[in-house]
Amino acid sequence: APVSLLSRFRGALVASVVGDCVGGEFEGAEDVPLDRVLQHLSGLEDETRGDGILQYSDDTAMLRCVAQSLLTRMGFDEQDMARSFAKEYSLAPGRGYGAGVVQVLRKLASPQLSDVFQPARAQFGGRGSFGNGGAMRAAPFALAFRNIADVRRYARFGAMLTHSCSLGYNGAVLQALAVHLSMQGDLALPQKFISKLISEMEEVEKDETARSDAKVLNLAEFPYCARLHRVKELMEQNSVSIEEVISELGNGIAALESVPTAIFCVLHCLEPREGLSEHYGGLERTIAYSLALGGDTDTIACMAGAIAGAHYGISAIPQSWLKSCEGAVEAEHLAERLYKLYNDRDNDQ
Ligand code: R7I
Ligand code: MG
Ligand code: MG
Repeated sequence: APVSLLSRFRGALVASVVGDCVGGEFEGAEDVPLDRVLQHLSGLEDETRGDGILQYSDDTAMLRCVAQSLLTRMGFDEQDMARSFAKEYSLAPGRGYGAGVVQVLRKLASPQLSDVFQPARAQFGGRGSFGNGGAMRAAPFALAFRNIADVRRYARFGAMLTHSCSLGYNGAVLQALAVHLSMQGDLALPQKFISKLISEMEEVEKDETARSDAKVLNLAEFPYCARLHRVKELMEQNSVSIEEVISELGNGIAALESVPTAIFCVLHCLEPREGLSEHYGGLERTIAYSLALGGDTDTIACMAGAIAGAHYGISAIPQSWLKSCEGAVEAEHLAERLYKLYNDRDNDQ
């Protein structure tokens, strides 16, 4: 049956939260045997286990702020979003935030601050962070704006509140674009999906700042495009090992080493894969595979979850998984409200 747009909205945000919650178990682990991943996930089906729910981390905390702010302001308002991040951090500082970003979040709490983009610009010697903290929370931008140019523009500004390095905010743009295309049903043609992302990112990375950041950081020109080309190559291979994925795409905390990886996880798991449970559907495979890469598992699963959830819809997420994850039900409500905003926008035009 075709997946409705509402189901895609709900799927995107709920699977993102689920990815974060189930991925927390393996964050920072170097070697995660698939057996351990499958064991962890099958543990969620056991309703008698009574070890409570899996808590979400900074990924979901900030994604909720983005969604909430887009809803209350009916669009992007940098002051409101910045305040929302700062408030969330002050209320729950122990969610596992990145080591650098907490300084930005503290500064954003100051009522005297006039330029909310300034604290992010002061990070890492003035270049700004290239961490994946902007990308991990980018999915709601694809749900709040219809137009791809708006998705691109606001995902960028939203990330720049904490990540002013182009590698940081362009990772957020790529993540939001992937969710946007997935929502349109573009994953039905995987080759076309990746080609579209490459041509979008060619435009994005033409930018002067992106070019000079790549140079300063000793990266290839058009670094995201280069990674996406590797994704394409891996897709064309008959078999791909976990080691190859890690060495070609990365599994780290930098946006460049995790956003293309998350996209690969989704594409790779469109089909059944050896070692992944046969009774799994595509969304379950995507989450399981993301965890098996190790490294920044909560964030890679959160981003892959958002893209996959937008493709498969809410019904692809096992009830037991949803029930095990803190914040999944709230994410579903946020998605429903964003869906309404999205449709109201249509009526305005
Ligand atoms: O990007 P950010 O919000 O962190 C997100 C990650 C996710 O995995 C979450 O699940 C959570 O665990 O953290 O936070 P930042 O502090 O901006 O960036 C994360 C880390 O990337 C930093 O603490 C640095 O170790 C590294 N990093 C950099 N290192 C050197 N130079 C980011 N930018 C730079 C840089 O410019
Ligand atoms: Mg986290
Ligand atoms: Mg993480």
